[in-house]
Amino acid sequence: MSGYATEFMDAVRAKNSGEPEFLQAVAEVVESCSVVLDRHPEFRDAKILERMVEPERVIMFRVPWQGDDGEVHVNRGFRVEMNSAIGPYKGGLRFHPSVNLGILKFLAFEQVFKNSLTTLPMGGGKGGSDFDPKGKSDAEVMRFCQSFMTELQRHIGPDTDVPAGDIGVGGREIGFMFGQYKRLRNEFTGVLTGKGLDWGGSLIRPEATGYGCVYFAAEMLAARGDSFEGKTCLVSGSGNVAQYTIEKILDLGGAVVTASDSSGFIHDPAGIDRAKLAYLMELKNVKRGRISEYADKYPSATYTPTDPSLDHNPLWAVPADCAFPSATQNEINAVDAKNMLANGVSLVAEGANMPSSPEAVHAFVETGIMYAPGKASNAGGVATSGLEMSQNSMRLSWSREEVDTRLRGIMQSIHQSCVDAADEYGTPGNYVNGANIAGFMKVARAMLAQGLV
Ligand code: NDP
Ligand code: 2IT
Repeated sequence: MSGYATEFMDAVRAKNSGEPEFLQAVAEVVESCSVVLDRHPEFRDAKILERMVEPERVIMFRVPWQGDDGEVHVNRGFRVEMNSAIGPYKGGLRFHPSVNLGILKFLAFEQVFKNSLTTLPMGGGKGGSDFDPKGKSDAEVMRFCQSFMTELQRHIGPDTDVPAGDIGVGGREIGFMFGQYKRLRNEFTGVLTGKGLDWGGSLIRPEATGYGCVYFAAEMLAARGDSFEGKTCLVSGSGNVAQYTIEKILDLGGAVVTASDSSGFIHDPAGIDRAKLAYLMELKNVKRGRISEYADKYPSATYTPTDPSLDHNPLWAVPADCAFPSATQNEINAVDAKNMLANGVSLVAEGANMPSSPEAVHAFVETGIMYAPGKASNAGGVATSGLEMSQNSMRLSWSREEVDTRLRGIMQSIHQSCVDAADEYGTPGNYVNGANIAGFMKVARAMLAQGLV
């Protein structure tokens, strides 16, 4: 790191000491972009990076709700409005007990660069709550969502801030929140994305993050004259991103042998075929069951429960060609990365946000494998949210083919931007630097043009 970068990180660390994930996300960007700041003293003089790490606004609020048994519960709600230089704040809402301000700041910070890469006019934000939807009835989830939106509604709007889903927030939760927003504001607008198809949602939005991630991986393979045909793939998670990642890998001729949830993972050497994927989707989306049930249903699969005493996750030691981490942040540590590289993995495309620890990222980059950071490879979700916003503004809806073609084009363009930026700044093939630099440049130019705000 340059002297400037070290000093900068010291200052950020001093101000945000209880936020390890945020510091991790910032350090990676600073490491990639210090060469840009050397070439562009105007960015340094205008303190662009110093401004980027300070959210434009953070909203934090109480969310009281009542359980089916009458008990009163209190959760904490957040919205981090990080940067609006290139468009209204845009980014998901996460409902998970681990949610805190630092995690949402890391996600909102990543979102700024990701949204910039999509080519669409969207700023960056993220929000959510430490509410745990697991084991709650539909009525409880509805009451929580209504209480959450009762406060959030005064801070968002179709031209101000447009939330969407993330971990623990899918079609059901978006529906309950949209209903409450509409009721309180008396407006039917595109204030949320990921809406149902009958009420303003876009075709392909549910599929978009997973499909986009596989499209990005296909671009990396094509750049080396290769394809998915015959490739064995590891997928972690079994939620929205994991499910459609598996579907698109199958479409392109690959095989998927793993899936997981926070309780454990399944290894199915025979491959998760379309019938098994349909079962997994029903299990996770309708029954809201656990991945262990997959191994009960299919004897070809083994189930391994999560063992917190291990220094690694055995899922990442399964021999394979490609890996698609699609669960959560820091799910791949240094030991996992070593295991992956030793067992044949030569492509990693992140569906999750920041699933690889800094040590794992360095191992992938140093080895020179095809490694795509989440802010590039998982941008298809928010890109298609951008397409949903466009359709809402025009009050029309595009066909499945139209949206899928645009999504594929956007992923190709992100891939090209990463390659070009990495080349231009002297680290060809480094998608981490490519994504950070390409994402940074557009936002930095916009901030410079808009003066000291
Ligand atoms: P879902 O809630 O649909 O699924 C999350 C999956 O990850 C579940 O299988 C869940 O298991 C598992 N998981 C969550 N937290 C943990 C944890 N702490 N340890 C182990 N496993 C965990 O979420 P999504 O599929 O939407 O999101 C997955 C990742 O993709 C996240 O990092 C998200 O930020 C990212 N992402 C999502 C986008 C979207 O459009 N939805 C867009 C871009 C990125 P369990 O059921 O046991 O909790
Ligand atoms: O991390 C992400 O990009 C998302 N959760 C999707 C955000 C969005 O606005 O669609």
